[in-house]
Amino acid sequence: MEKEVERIIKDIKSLKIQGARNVARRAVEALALQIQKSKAKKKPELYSELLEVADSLAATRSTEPMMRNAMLDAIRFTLMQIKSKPKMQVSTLRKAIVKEALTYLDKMKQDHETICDYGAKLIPDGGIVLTHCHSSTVTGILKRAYELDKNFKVVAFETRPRFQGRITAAELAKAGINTTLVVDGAMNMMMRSADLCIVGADALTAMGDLINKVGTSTLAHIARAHDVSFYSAAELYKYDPLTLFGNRERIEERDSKEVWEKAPKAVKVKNPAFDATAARYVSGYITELGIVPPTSLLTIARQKLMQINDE
Ligand code: RUB
Repeated sequence: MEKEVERIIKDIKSLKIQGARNVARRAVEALALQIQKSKAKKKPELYSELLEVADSLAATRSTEPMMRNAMLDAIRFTLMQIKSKPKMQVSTLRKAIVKEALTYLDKMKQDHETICDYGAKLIPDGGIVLTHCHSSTVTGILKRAYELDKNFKVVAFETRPRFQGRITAAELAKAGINTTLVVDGAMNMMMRSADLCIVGADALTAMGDLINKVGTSTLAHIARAHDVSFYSAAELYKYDPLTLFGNRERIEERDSKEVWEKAPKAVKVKNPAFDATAARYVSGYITELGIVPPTSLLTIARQKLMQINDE
């Protein structure tokens, strides 16, 4: 495997590259790089190489369907090319795979822009917005709202144990947005003056449930108790199609040392990276095809998947 690809794999595992979109984007870039540099002389050899790199990337984090969907699409695309164009040279196939990866990255960018436009409209002028962890989709929406001259404050929760809330706070403050960082335990207290909650998503299920950074469901439950709207901003590519057939989203369990490095042996430490928020706590999903209630998520996600398969 290419050294750069190995480095990306390491960086995704260590959270140097974090957030579903960034993970998916860098995984697609890594796959394209491996194929571009491939020395495979025959198509089956190139295909095996692609499978190996897609497998290694998909295994880096277990709760990332967006990355998995992208890897599966690359595999599907390659198989279709091999089957439908038997005379195609291996060098042409290599170029076609790289081109397809670039097209995917372009589409990701377009979807992100659309979500930022839709989401920015929801940000209340003069209001207080609560967010958790670091979602590039959420920060994109908030920055877009700020560009539209909306005047609002953001409260970002710290997000133990890896403190992704600090990334959010630093990024928003740098953009000029009035931002306060607060410990996770103060969610209920901060909700008293909140107007809206908005978080990202790692996975969306067929039932309309949301999988996102651990603590998200706590925020959603508290929002409900205070009658505050709770939105998740997500590209539809985060939908996990297998959840339609009863598969449950696997929740990544990370090293307990991230929580307490030298914990006494008698203390058990758990470190789940994500949690599930039931659909009934989500006011709506801000997607590239519109802002929809969780009950419509399945229909709209399938519409998106059909669009992709038709292209
Ligand atoms: C990040 C996280 C983010 C989603 C969405 O967790 O939970 O809310 O990934 O991010 P981690 P984006 O830091 O463990 O990767 O909107 O950028 O896809």
